[in-house]
Amino acid sequence: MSGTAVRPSIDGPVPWPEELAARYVALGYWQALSLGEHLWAVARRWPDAECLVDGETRMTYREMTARADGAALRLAGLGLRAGDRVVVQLPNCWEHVLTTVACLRLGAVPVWALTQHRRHELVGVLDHSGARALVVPDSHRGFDHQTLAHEVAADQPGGALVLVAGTAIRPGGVDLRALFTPAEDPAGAAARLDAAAPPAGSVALLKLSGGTTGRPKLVARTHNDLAYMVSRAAELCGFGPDDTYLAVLPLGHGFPYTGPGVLGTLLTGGRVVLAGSPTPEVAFATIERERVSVTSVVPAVAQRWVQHRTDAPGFDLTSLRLIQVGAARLPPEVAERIGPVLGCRLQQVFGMAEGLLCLTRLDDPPSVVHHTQGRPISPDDEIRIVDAAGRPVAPGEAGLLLTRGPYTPPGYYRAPDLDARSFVDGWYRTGDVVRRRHDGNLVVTGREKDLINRGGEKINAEEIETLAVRVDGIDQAAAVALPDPDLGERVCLVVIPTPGAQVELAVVREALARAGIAAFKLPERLVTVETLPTTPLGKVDKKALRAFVAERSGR
Ligand code: OOB
Repeated sequence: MSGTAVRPSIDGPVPWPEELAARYVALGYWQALSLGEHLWAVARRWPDAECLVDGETRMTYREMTARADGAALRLAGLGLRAGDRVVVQLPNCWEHVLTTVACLRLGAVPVWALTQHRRHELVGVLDHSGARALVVPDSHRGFDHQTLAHEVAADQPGGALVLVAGTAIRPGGVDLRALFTPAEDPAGAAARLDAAAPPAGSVALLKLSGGTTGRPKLVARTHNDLAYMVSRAAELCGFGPDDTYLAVLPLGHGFPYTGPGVLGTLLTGGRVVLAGSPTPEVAFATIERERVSVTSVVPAVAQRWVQHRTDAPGFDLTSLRLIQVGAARLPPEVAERIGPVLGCRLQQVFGMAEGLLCLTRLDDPPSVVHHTQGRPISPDDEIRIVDAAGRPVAPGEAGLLLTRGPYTPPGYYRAPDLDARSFVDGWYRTGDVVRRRHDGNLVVTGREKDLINRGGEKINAEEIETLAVRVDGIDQAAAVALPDPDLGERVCLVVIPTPGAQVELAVVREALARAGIAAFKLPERLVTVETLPTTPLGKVDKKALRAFVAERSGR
C-alpha cells in the first residue's frame, strides 16, 4: 500500500468517499506520513530537548524515541504485527505515552481504555477490537488490574498478551518496563523501523466513543486524519518548543491526548508533564515546579481550581498561558472567572471521539470565549444543523448537529448497525443540539442522545437500565441526568419496583458494581415511581423525567 493510500489496512473501518479523500490530500491535510514518521522527525530536530516528565522520570526526545524503538522491536518479537490492536489501560504515567508511541511506530493500534473500566467494559473493548494484547498497571488505586487482565485475556479467542507496568509481575505476564530499554543498536533499530513505517491511510488508533458500554463504540482514526487534527489544533493553540503541557485529565480520554494535548505537544517539540490527579494542590504544585504553560481540564475541575485559587492563593502560576476547558458544558459565569483568577487565557473545547473538534481562538473576544464552544478547526469541517425531520433550521436556531470532514470518519469500527443510526450519507449525527451564531461559533444547548455527562465522563443510560432491571425488586428503570452544581450532571435512577418490593440505592449500586461496571456509572440518586412518563411513541419520555427529578431535588 502506498503512503497516500486512503483505505485503512485492517478490516472494519469505513473509508472516506474517494472524492473527499482526494480533496483532503490535494489540500495538504493528509500528508501521507504516519504519526511515527512525524514524531521521529521532531525528535531528530530537537534530540536533546526534554519531552516527557513523570515525577522523577525525565527523558529527552532522543531517549524517548530510542526506548520506543526498543519496545517496538520487542513487541514485534512477542508476535505483535502492524494492525494488531493493543488495549492500553494505564493511569497517567510515562509508560502510557511510550506504549502509545511504540505502537504508532510499529503500526500496532492502541485502544485507550479508562483505568476505571472493569470487567464489563474491558471484555467489551477486547472482544470488539479483537485485541491481541492488554496493557495494565499491577494495581492502581487499590484495584488489582493484573488479576482482572489475566482473566479477561484468557477468555479472548486465541488469548491475549498481558503486559504489566509495575514491580510484582505474575507468571504469564510481560514486564512492560523491561520492553523500554533502548535497542542495543539504536541506529540500526531506527533504520529498520523507519523502513517499515505503517501506511498513513492505515488505522493509527481506536478511540472509545464517550458513553462506552459493554458493547463499545470504537472509532478507527487513521494516521493521516489524526496527524492533521492534532497538528492543526496545536497550531491554533500556538504550541511550540517552548511549551510545557500538563496532562491532568486521564490519558484514556482523547481530550488530553489529542486535543492537541500530549500528541500535539510532542509533534511540535514541546514538553509533556504528567500528573496523576487534577486536584488543585497536585496540579498547582506541578505547574509551579515545571513552569507549565498549557493544560486542559473539564469544567468541574476548572471550577475547583478557581475556587481553590480564590480561597488560597500561593503557588506561582505565572507560567500558565492557556487553559483549555471542554468535554462538558462550561457555565458562562464560571468561564468569566477562569482567566482573571488563574491569570491565563481560556479556550473552550467542544470535541468528540468521532472526530469534529471545535475551539475558541486565542484572539477571540470574551463574548466568544465565555459564551460559545468555538468553531471547527478545519476549513473543511462541514456542519449541518437540522430539525427532527432532517431539514436545515433557520440561521441562529438550535438543531441537531451533523458533521463530516477530514478527521471525522464516516462510520464506526465494525458496526454497520450503529452506522445506520448514527451516520446519514456519510455525515456523523453527533446527538448534540447546537446553534450557530452569526460569527460562526457554536453554542451547545442540549443533547438528543441518551447519555449522562458526569463531569466529562459519558454514561450511556441504556447500559445502566439494562443492568438495573436485572436487580431483584426492580421492574422498570430509567437512568437520567440529575443537574449537579459540581459535576454538571449525576446519574439518577428512576425505578418502578416489583409489587411489594422496596428498592434501596445502596443495594442497586452494589448489584451494578458486581455486574462489573466502572464506579463512575453507578447511580447516585434513586427515585421510586409508580409510572414512567412516555412519549406518543410509547418510549420513556426522558425530557419529562429529567424535569421531574430536577424539580423533586429542587435543582
Ligand atoms: C470529548 O469526547 P467524548 O467522545 O468523550 O464526548 C463527546 C461528547 C459530545 O458529543 C458532547 O455531547 C460532549 O461530549 N461535549 C460537550 C463539550 N465537549 C464535549 N458538551 C458541551 N460542551 C462542550 N465543550 O468530550 C472530547 C473530545 C476531544 C476534545 C474535547 C472533548
